[in-house]
Amino acid sequence: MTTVLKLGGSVVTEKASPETVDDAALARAAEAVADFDGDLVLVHGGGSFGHHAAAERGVTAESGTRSAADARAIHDAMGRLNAAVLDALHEAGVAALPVRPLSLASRDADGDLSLPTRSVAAMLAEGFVPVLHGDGVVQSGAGVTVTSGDDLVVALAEDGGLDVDRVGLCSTVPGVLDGDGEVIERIERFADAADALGGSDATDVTGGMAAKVEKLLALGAPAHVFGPEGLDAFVAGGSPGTVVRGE
Ligand code: IP8
Repeated sequence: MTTVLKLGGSVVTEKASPETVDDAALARAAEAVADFDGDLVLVHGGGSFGHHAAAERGVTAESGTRSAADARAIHDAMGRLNAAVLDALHEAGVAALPVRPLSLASRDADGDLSLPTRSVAAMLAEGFVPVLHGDGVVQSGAGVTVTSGDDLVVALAEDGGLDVDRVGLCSTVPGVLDGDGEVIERIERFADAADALGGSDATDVTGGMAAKVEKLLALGAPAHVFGPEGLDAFVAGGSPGTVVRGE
């Protein structure tokens, strides 16, 4: 059994200032992760690294680039963040290793993501913690488009070989919020949350909460959406924030 945990880019970076790590928040997250017992795959988002680099070059999930220099700039920005995340994890005693999607994944013309996971499985079997991240990924007919860490989480969770039974998405909000700003405890159908999600917080190039919930409902494993204050509980096997579980 494997747990997949995504640390949102806004949790580990200061999203408003380009290429700025939130060192204190990242260190706290790394310490929480160090307490996890079992097979764990980590994914982190782009925050002020990938989103900034992609926006500067007009690259999104829908609109790709054929410039290798631009694709590389986005990938390199994510590499700098990935290195900072790995440093913090190592500091906390986590045996983390990078797995970089540009070199591994691809999308077909319809956008369907293919993510070979044998290296991830092999790392887990040897006691390592693979750390993937949102990245630029080659897409058939479109050059390089942005792939969100959320899509990687979904691909990992759907991969039969990894046997994923729990998914966690740690962002800066304490869960999926209803119209009054209260955390919705459980979502089993998109309709449960549709009103609240209608005005999606699409503040980044890969979409907001509505897109996230839709993808999570399709998974075979329960997904927990929570804020940084819920990380310890999730790592300990609890259910902080919102549980998204399709019927
Ligand atoms: O923050 C986006 O990943 P996300 C990655 O998980 C890039 O959506 C390169 C913008």
